[in-house]
Amino acid sequence: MYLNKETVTKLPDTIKKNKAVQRPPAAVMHFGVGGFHRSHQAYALQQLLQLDPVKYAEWSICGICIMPSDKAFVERVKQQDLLYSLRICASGTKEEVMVVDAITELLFGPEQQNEIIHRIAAASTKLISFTITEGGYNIDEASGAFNLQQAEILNDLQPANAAKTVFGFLARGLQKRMSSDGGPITLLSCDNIQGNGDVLKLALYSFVNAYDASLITYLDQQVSFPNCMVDRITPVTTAADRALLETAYGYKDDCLVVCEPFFQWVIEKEKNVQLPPLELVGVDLVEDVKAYESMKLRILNGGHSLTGLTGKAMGYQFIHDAVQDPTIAVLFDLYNVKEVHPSLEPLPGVDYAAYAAKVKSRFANALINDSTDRIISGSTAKIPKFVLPVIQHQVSKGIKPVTGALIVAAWWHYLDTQIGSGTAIDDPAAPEWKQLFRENADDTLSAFLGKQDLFGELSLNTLFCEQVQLFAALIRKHDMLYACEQAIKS
Ligand code: CS2
Repeated sequence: MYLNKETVTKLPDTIKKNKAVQRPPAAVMHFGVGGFHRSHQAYALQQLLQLDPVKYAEWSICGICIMPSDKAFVERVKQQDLLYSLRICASGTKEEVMVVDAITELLFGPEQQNEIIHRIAAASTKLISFTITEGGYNIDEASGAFNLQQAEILNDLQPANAAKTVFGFLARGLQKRMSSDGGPITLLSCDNIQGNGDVLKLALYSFVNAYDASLITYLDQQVSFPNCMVDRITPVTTAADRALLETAYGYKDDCLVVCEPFFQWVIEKEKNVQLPPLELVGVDLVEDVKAYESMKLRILNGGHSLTGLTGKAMGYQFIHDAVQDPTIAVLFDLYNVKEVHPSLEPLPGVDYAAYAAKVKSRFANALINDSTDRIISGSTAKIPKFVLPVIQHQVSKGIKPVTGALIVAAWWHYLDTQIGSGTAIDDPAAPEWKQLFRENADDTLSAFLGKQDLFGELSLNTLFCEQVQLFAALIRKHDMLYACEQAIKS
């Protein structure tokens, strides 16, 4: 039995579900309906809809998928009447499974151009949120500017063309909203990047400037871009997860999402921002979110990169096994205490040591089966945001980076071994890395460290480069375990 509107009523009582109610058009549009959106923002709205299904009925989601490759997903979810299960796995306690019905509409960009544009313009739409990945903002890492030369952006800059990118859709929709007096709107980036609202704003303003500069005044007056910090570990759902759901609960769900119990969402309070009353479902509204973002990106995400990269090289397939390796566990603590915490501004009421300890216990959750491969994937976009700021802080004070440099060396080692053995690298920058390493086969490390578009000034910093070279040599001559032990001793 597959999950859908009819079968949902037959599911066991242990599965939480909302009563079906008539809902007005969704007030939220969301670009990028991946696993993380469904375990995090859709989960929060689901809680709100549960709190008062009538009062908050408008705060459901119209999901937007714009990539041609999303077609199969769109069809799968539609077959299930847009319902999906969320399995929240906790060690030691009973797991919780719920059927989420917060997504009430789903539009597919390549086939529903006009519907999406109309929807952005509609006065009933009050909030547009985004999980389009770090790369989706199309910001050039080296210059920090929006890349107007990218092929799909060039396509979208021509008003007669069908839009392919988020920015093409937004500009067309907001133009319509301006002329039809659709009213103010909030654009909320939920991607894992520092100042995600600022990044979205920079990207949209840059696009609009080149597309229709008369829209800028409208953006200034009617559109807000709050920053927010999002957190919930959401592994890639596997066939084994789907089989387990069927065995345990007696139904099939091809759109199942698995996640941990921990949930955090911290949103910047801004004047004129229209948001659902998310504070009622555990979302924090704060004056300034930057310090929360740095904490999360450096302790959790940087800690993930450390665990994933060293763990993979030591033969671990899962994060929960890697983080419980005695050497990695010690290194994780030392990295935090000696390198990460000093790089963070104090945050009133927050104890970084307690936060790091909690993160470590979350990583140890064996029930979510988070893989080292997922963590390593896309490292080219991750390491500069998760790890390099810690190293930059150290070298600016003349301090030798230790574990930070080891993470970078472990990343080089990963690229070098994958490319050397012809094994795939899950990273949009993979072709670039392959070419660089093959052209510099006699010294891949120098070529790697020489990438100024990635490492910036660190590329020329002796303190940093020498430390990475030291750890790379230890990994090569001995192994990852030995290099980690030396990092602990230094
Ligand atoms: C992970 C994140 O992809 C990664 O490297 O660190 O996906 C992490 O699981 C989330 O940010 C948790 O909120």
